[in-house]
Amino acid sequence: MEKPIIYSAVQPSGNLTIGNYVGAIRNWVNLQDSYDCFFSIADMHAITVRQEPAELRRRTLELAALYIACGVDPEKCVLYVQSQVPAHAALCWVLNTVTYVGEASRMTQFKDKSQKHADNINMGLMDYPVLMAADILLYRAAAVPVGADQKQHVELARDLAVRFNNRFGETFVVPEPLIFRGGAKIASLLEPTKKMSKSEENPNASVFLSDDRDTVIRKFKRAVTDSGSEVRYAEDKPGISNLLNIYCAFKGCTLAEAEKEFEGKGYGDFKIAVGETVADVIAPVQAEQKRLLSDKKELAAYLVSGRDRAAYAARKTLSKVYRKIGFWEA
Ligand code: ATP
Ligand code: LTN
Repeated sequence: MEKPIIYSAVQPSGNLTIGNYVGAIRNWVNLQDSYDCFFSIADMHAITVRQEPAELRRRTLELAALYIACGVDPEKCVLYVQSQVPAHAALCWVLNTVTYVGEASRMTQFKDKSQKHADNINMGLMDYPVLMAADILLYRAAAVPVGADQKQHVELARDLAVRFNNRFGETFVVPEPLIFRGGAKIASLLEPTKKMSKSEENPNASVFLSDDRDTVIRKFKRAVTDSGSEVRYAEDKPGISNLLNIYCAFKGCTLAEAEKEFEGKGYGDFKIAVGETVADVIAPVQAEQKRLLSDKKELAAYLVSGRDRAAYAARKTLSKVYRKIGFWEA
């Protein structure tokens, strides 16, 4: 029997944070046996904000290596670079004609990024969720594992799929967002009401998967905490609650277990424990990524095979779409 399909991606737009790891990539690993998975490196999304070309190319490979180092198996999953499959741009164009300017301009991420990059509010920035819908719908994905911040985009993909199906007849599978609890939203270490982000300017606000052990521990030591001294999860303690979330996500324990472990201990001890736990988990990932990047041939071979498998699946959907909308094809 055919397995349901999963699609997800990350942009090669900066160094990955532990938020990307627990909110996205790590969850993919647990899905790869029960689903047919497509995971891409969303370089076309990344250029909606300015990228340095050489850096973009380097980061694309680093991200591919990181997926594999985190446990994504390139033989089980289709792992590829988005721009290598032209069907994404082609379907995006078609979907643009069923997307209203009003709904695109209401997307929270568009509004945030327009503020952050006020000197470069380009068409691509606004079209970003439509391209993302094209990614998902091309592969007939039933579920899309993402962090909570991307839920609105997956909902737009659903709306577009339903709208297209109503207008042109059954074509797309309507996807569901798949949001994991716990790691769904890791916050900034310095402003715990904001999400931890890879494009944040202050490097001390985010813990990167590339940070060495000392840096990880130092960043956690400097993390903003709240008044009081109890290690307890509470709405009025966003700093400690965020650290507890991170601790549980990396240790694999529940909030109650973590609170119990740190009963009677101060913030200082707790922060060191969080740093050490995170550093222990990311060290082997870093070592495997380094190994993969030292022999680019192996990595390139995975990406070429992924591209071919992705292009085949995408072409099938695109042809169907072209037929439905009345494009001529030989
Ligand atoms: P940018 O800052 O460049 O917008 P980002 O750090 O938000 O990047 P994305 O490439 O937009 O990262 O996201 C990749 C995946 O990681 C998405 O599934 C997203 O939901 C998830 N993710 C990103 N940040 C977090 C976070 N702080 N907590 C949980 N999940 C996250
Ligand atoms: N916008 C996503 C990355 C992304 C994506 C996708 C996620 C691009 N295409 C398709 C899921 C499905 C982000 O995480 N910022």
